[in-house]
Order: sequence, then structure tokens, then C-alpha cells
Amino acid sequence: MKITRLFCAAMVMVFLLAAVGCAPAATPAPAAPAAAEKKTYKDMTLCYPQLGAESDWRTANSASFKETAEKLGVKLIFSDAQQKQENQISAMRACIQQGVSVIALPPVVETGWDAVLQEAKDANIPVIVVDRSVTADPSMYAAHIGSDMVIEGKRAAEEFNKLLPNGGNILELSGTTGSGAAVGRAKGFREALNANIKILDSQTGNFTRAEGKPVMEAFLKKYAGQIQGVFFHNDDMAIGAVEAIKAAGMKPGDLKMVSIDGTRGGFQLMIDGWLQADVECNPLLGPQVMDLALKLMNGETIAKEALTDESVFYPDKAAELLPTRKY
Ligand code: GYE
Repeated sequence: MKITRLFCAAMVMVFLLAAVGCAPAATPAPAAPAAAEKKTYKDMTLCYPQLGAESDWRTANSASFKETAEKLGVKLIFSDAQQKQENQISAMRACIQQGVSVIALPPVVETGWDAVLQEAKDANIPVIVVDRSVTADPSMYAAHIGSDMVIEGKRAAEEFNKLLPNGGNILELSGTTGSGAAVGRAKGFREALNANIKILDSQTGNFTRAEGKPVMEAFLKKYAGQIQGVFFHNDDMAIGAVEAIKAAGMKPGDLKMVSIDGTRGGFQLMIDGWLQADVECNPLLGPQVMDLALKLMNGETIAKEALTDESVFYPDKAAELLPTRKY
């Protein structure tokens, strides 16, 4: 009897010890999320309501999205809004209806996005603002990725400060009115331009060759003999304007000229002596945007602002670099 009791007490002790000391180790660890639950590029439907096809920069930007999507197996819903905000908004609405994974929006102008951004938010579809900026509150979108347009404008101004050390009069051929690119570049340019350089006039050429040419023709008629330089918000307008400048009988170097983008066309203008500097603006944003979109699909937090690293190109290296340019 005594032995039995002792045996029982011992058993209880063993049981208690096991319960206290060993139980935690015996409890199975919480199951790690299965790798299969993580979304991949193959699960992504990305909406890209492109703003238009106005420039070589834009063509390269569209190609970057199409090629990257193809390579990664992302389903891309691409449209061309022909520089009209209302077309971009209806393309976005169609994407929201379809229930895409992410919308990447290159906004043609800065304002007027609140309603459609709210609709995307209500549908739980994250929006990455690409290239140009929006004035909407940052809480309305997941992130903005693109160039710092103000810095680009400052870089262009610094070139004029070097090109016209004793000052002078210049003209500005600006981008699409109300676009983040034109607003930022104009602002940065004015902030960094020496006080002895005067901007006599500023007109939009809508970022296109076709509109750049007549604006330059009108400028030359109005300001003949009064100007030393021209600042272009992009290379396409510079290309259009050079046609007008040539037609007016002027030679490379008669006017100091600085542009933005760094496209092959801009490089050719530097080689031919028309442009004295070209400020880089990188359109190849497809890989970075899709990487961020995938992170959003997997619930990861991403930085609100991702700026592209850029520099300035000069005529001395233009011929050597031209064959390596991707756009
Ligand atoms: O510089 C211009 C294009 O938004 C950065 O748009 C872009 C600008 C680019 O049409 O060529």
C-alpha cells in the first residue's frame, strides 16, 4: 500500500515537472506563413494609365513598363490618355472596376486627382504616383516615385550661370501648363538663376516637337537681337525649336541653350553644337515601380517618396555616350 502511494506521489511529481518544465518545448511553434501565401509578380495586375506619347522620354517610359511587365510576368493594363486628364481618370475608373492589384499613375497635371484617388482608396487599390507629382494629400496615395523636378530646374539654371557669367536675357520654353514637371522645373530654375540673367518670356510648347517649333518662331520674331539663351523644359521642344532657329539663319552657339531629359535627340543636339548642357531625367521606371507594387501587395511598408538619381550631360562626352543611351 505504502509503496503504491509512494509510486503514485512520484508519478504526480514527474507529471508536474514535465508540465512545468517541459511543456513550453512540447508546444508546437506557430506555423510560419507558408511561402506560397507570398504574392509574386505573376499575381500582379498593374494598371498604367499613361498620360500620352508626347516625347521621346514618354516613349521610353512606356516601353520600360511594357518590357518589364513582359519579363516579370506582370499583367499590365496600359492606356494612352493623349495628354488629357479626363482620359486618365476614366482609365483609372475602369481599372478600379476591374479590381486591379495596383495602379501606377503618371499624372498629366498636378491638381484634380482627389476624387479618383479616394475611389481607389475605397476599393483598397494602392496607387503609386509615377514621374510627375500631384498636389493631393500624401495620405491619398501609397508612394511617389520619379525625378525631383525642382532640382532639375536648378541644375539648368546653374548651367546658364556658367554660360552667361556677365548676365543676359533668356527665354523659357516650358512644358505642359500645370504639370508637376513644368511647375517644378520653372520653380527650381528661378530659385537658382543669377540675378543678372533675365527671363524675358516663358511660353508652353506642351513638351512636343510640333508645338516647340512655332513657339520658337514667335519668340524669334518678337525678341530678335535681344536674347542670349533659351531654356527648354525638354529635349523634344528643343529639337522643334532648333528647326525654327536654323530657318532664321542662326548658327550653333549664337544662343546658349540648355535642355532637360538627356534623350538621344538631346545628345545629337549637343554633338551638333546647339545644346551646351542636357540635364538628365530618367524615364526607365518600370522595374522600380513593379518592385514597389509587389511590396504593397505583400503588405510591406514602402517609403513615401523615392527620387531618381540623376546628373547633367555635356557636349564633350556626348559622342562617346550616345551609343550607350537607352532612350
Ligand atoms: O521631361 C518630358 C515628358 O514628366 C519628366 O514629360 C516627364 C516629362 C519629360 O514629356 O519629356
